[in-house]
Amino acid sequence: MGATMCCIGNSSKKVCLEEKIEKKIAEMRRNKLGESRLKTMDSIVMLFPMLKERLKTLRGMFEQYDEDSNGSIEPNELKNFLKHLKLHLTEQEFDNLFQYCDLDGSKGIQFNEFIVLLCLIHLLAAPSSSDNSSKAGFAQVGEIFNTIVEVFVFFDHNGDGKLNQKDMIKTLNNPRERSPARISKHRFQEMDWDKNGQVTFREFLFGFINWIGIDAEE
Ligand SMILES: [Ca+2]
Ligand SMILES: [Ca+2]
Ligand SMILES: [Ca+2]
Repeated sequence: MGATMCCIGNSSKKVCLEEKIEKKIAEMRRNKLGESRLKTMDSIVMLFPMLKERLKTLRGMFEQYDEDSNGSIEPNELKNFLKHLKLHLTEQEFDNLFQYCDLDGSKGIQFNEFIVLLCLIHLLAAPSSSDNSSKAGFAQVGEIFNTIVEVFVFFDHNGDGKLNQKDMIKTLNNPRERSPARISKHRFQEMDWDKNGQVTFREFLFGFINWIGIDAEE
């Protein structure tokens, strides 16, 4: 399973993880095309309270693996977590994963980054149907992440796996929307961490978590 986490022997691994995620999302998009319940921004905003509640239940899991209770999961603590999930990564894959999820570069995974981590594991290393005992809790989480992918796909008009500012503003300012969530430009810029004019899934996820009101300290 670990081998699916990253390309082997590729030094530009961050790009590589990103590509794998894009591929996976494209696949999910194909499988569910036309079935999405999410037609408007309003229908998405209505999901926020539910998503927030569900994501908050992950706090317990986070605290369990933050063994020294310093508010973040350091590499040695992450290793125990992956061991528990029976995910076997090479040192290189492990480093890639850690760096990918440590968005603020603090050398520790705070709670909001932990959610990104779980989503990544869900997307790239979905547990097989056998051997479920340690992953039972994970299946419930999976449903939440599938919903978040659905939201991403909703914004991703041309289906290239990235959001650009024009698409996002168009979506958020659609005159059919009654929602007060017409914030668009600011919201987009907030999500676009590296300010390159595009929002990748990782950036989206991290911004989205903030948007629905989960933060690292809460
Ligand atoms: Ca810690
Ligand atoms: Ca961090
Ligand atoms: Ca970006």
